[in-house]
Formats: sequence, C-alpha cells, structure tokens
Amino acid sequence: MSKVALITGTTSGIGQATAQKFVSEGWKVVGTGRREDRLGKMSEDLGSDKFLPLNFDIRETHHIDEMLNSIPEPFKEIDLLVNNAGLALGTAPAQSSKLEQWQQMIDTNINGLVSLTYKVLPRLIEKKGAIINIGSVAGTYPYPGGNVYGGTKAFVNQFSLGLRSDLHGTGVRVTCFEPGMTETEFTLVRTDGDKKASDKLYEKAKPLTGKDLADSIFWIATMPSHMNVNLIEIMTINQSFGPFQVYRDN
Ligand code: NDP
Ligand code: 8X3
Repeated sequence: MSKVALITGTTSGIGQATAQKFVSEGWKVVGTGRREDRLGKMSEDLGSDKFLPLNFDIRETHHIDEMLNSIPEPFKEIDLLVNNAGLALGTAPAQSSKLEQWQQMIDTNINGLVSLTYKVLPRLIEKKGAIINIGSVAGTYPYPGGNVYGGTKAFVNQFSLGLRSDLHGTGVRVTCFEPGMTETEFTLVRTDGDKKASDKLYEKAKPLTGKDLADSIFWIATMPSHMNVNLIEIMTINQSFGPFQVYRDN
C-alpha cells in the first residue's frame, strides 16, 4: 500500500516540489494551502488518486479538526507530516517593522505549525511515522531585518528537538530541516510582490531550488526506520556568514 504524506504549503516553492517528488516516488500526498486554484491544478497534474487538495488557512486553527476529518480513506493513514507552510514578511529593522506582519508570521510559522502537529500526532504515533519541520538558517544565524522571522524558525528548531524527546520510544522520527536561500515565491511574499527585489536577490547566486530540497526531504523520509536525522542545514555554496557589526561613537 502507498505511504501517505501530509505536506503543508504545496501551492508553490519547496512544498510544491516536495509534493511532486513524493508522488513521483509512489506516495500519496495530502497537500494544503490557501490558493484553491493551484491546489486544483496540482490534483489535475498529479492525479486525484495521488494528490488530495486540502484548502485551508493554517492560521485558522479551529478548522483543523474539520479538515483532518474530511480526509477520505486512502489518504487518511498519514505516515509523514511535512510542516512546510510558512512565510517571512518584511525586511525592516524591528523599530520600523509592522506589528501585524510579526503577528502573521507567528500565527503561521508557530501557531499553525504546532496546532496541526498536535492534531496529527495520534495518527503518527499509531503508524510509527515521521515529522519533518521546515525551519531555516535564519533560526540560527541572525541578520538585519530577520527579527521575528528568525525567531519563529528558532522556535521550530527547539520545538523539533522537544518533540523528539517527548516521542522517545514511540518510533516517531522528527527532523528539523533548515535551508538557506532557495528560489521560490518566498522573497516575493516577503517584499509584498516586489519582483525586482526578488530577482535581484537570486540573480547569479545559484540559489537552492525547491527540487534540491525535495530530494533531500525524500532522502530523510525514506531512511531506515532506526535512523533519525535530528537537524540538517543546507545552503547554496554561494551563501555564508557575514562579520559582526561594530557601531562606533563619533
Ligand atoms: P513560498 O512562498 O513559495 O511557499 C510558501 C507556502 O506556504 C505556499 O504554499 C503558501 O500557500 C503556504 N502558506 C503561507 N501562509 C499560509 C497560510 N496562512 N495558510 C496555509 N498555507 C500558507 O515559499 P517557500 O517554498 O520558500 O517556503 C516554504 C517554507 O520554507 C517556509 O516555511 C519558509 O519559511 C521556509 N524556508 C524558505 C527558504 C527560502 O529561502 N525560500 C529558506 C528557508 C526556509 P498559500 O499562499 O496558497 O496559502
Ligand atoms: C529563508 C532563508 O537566508 O533568506 O528562511 O533567511 S534566508
């Protein structure tokens, strides 16, 4: 019988590529997102027997039970949860950021992620399944304008380790998967649709692609069941770390 992955945020980028990879390897995928048209197109392209669209906003945590209960039989037995849906909003320093954007990042990247995880956990324990949480290098290495986004991803890192600890003995594997710069719609979303800024960031930088990461996520998910990747960090060779800033009084 095919294994089933529930992957959040499959309407673009890393989540979309991951859904495509798992289906191409014979898994069934339940894919989520707010953009219903894109989910419908994925179901058309991948086959409705292989890809089940689940259209909801992950911030509306009161809908999660209803959504999970609506999953039909062949897709119901979830073996893998990939918590991918997420976003960064804004690049401004804290003192000129927008509070609503901070709250949206927290609601999506933290509240949405933990609520869905909580609800899916009993099924995963039953199946001795796995959770792959998409964190970010921004959760470990601070940079100007990373403020709350980096904070949400630091949460994802620590939450993953905590889950791993609590799930000791259940056979459920937990991974925090931390990519660096990856060319997706991420920067378009972050800059409120500024295509020039997005193109400029990725230009000549050979960023990671959704497909690069999908292949790595699949590798982690299909390791022998006694092997747990706790944490993995992946960057393009062209991205690395900068110097500390030193402010000098005049
Ligand atoms: P994209 O913007 O291309 O994809 C983000 C996905 O998340 C979309 O499918 C979007 O679906 C979904 N999403 C966002 N908000 C919500 C919401 N409220 N409810 C449901 N779904 C939502 O970006 P990426 O593919 O790059 O991002 C995927 C993950 O990877 C994120 O967690 C991001 O933080 C992380 N990441 C990205 C990196 C990068 O450089 N690109 C690097 C490190 C980590 P829809 O809009 O249809 O709801
Ligand atoms: C996004 C990766 O490097 O743009 O999580 O912060 S980076």
